[in-house]
Amino acid sequence: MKIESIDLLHIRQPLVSPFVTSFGPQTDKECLIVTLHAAGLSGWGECVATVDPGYSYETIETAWHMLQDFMIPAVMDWEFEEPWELPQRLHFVRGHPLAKAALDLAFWDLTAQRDGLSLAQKLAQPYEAGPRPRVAVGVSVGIQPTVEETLTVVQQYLGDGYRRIKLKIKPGHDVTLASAARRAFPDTPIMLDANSAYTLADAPLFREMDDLDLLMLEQPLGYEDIYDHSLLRPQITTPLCLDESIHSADHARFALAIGACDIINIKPARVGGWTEARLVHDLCLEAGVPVWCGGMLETGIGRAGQLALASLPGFTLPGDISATSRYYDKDITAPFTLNGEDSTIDVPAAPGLGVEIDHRQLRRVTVREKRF
Ligand code: OSB
Ligand code: MG
Repeated sequence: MKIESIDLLHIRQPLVSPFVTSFGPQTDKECLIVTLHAAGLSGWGECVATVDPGYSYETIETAWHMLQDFMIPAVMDWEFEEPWELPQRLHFVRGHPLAKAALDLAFWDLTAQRDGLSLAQKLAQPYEAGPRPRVAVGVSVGIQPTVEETLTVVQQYLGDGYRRIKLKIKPGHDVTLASAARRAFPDTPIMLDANSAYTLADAPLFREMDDLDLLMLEQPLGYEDIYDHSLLRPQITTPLCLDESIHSADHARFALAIGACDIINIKPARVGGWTEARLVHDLCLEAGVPVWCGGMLETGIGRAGQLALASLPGFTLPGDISATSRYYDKDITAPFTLNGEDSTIDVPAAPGLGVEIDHRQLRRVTVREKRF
């Protein structure tokens, strides 16, 4: 196959409610959408970098720059057969996994369509078992002004049918919140995500949470750390999960080798795309380490990619993949809905990402565009 042209779009659409983490609030979803055109097909990808460098050093502007000036020129007119050839092609760019992942998803979508396979089927080809038709999902609850408001929001999500709740925490908004949530919802799987807001000196605070029977504690320490996490882990009984500090399959290997975590949150964007995400998955499957698919408030494009990834055999914990209505009143694809009886979402079965793009809505939310 050969890429004939590429569209790069910067879009902005409102979130139904602000999403607040330990690094700040987000009221709108802004991201880049990449479309590859080849052989009469269009492959779509989403770059989940945000306006601010809060979760990652990458921003929408750095991603636009990397895509426009380095990555898009490197794939234009390139003869390729399979999406797993892309990481080598982009190897000359150090870092910038979120920008790489946008192109990566579009290559997977394009080649899966060419092969007449759903993305889930194409990703699952190396495994004996085919992809799961539906995947278990939970909901990630941003920091609310008070504990009471948090419990009200959780109650609403439980009412919608979500069975696993993730609460964002930050210093001063942690043990009391987690204890109150456990008391209010004694049987609900609850996990916490600190987004790197603590240090090893906070170990006693995490020990106080030992008896809350939490599903896991996600990324309490430094966003590039694995060593201090390996020191914290034996001091607490709550399973420890890494998000921010796993940037590649090698990072995952290092983390497992030093005992830095019990669980890994695989965000395909954070590791540079679906090819690398599958390598992290394989490594964890081999090591018996459970994984789940993280989220970045994706549009329907990224969400379809998350669902396909989470349908692989090693994804044994519910993902941060919620229904469209949890994020947007109107999205750029047809909405994804929650199966309320078992807290799952169906994995698209049509070729490629298997989503229907709402082109009118996409026009409406586009704030900048360039054709290559
Ligand atoms: O740490 O998992 C995170 C959103 C933005 C940045 C970081 C994170 C998140 C989430 C949202 O938790 C999960 C979702 O997409 O629903
Ligand atoms: Mg996280």
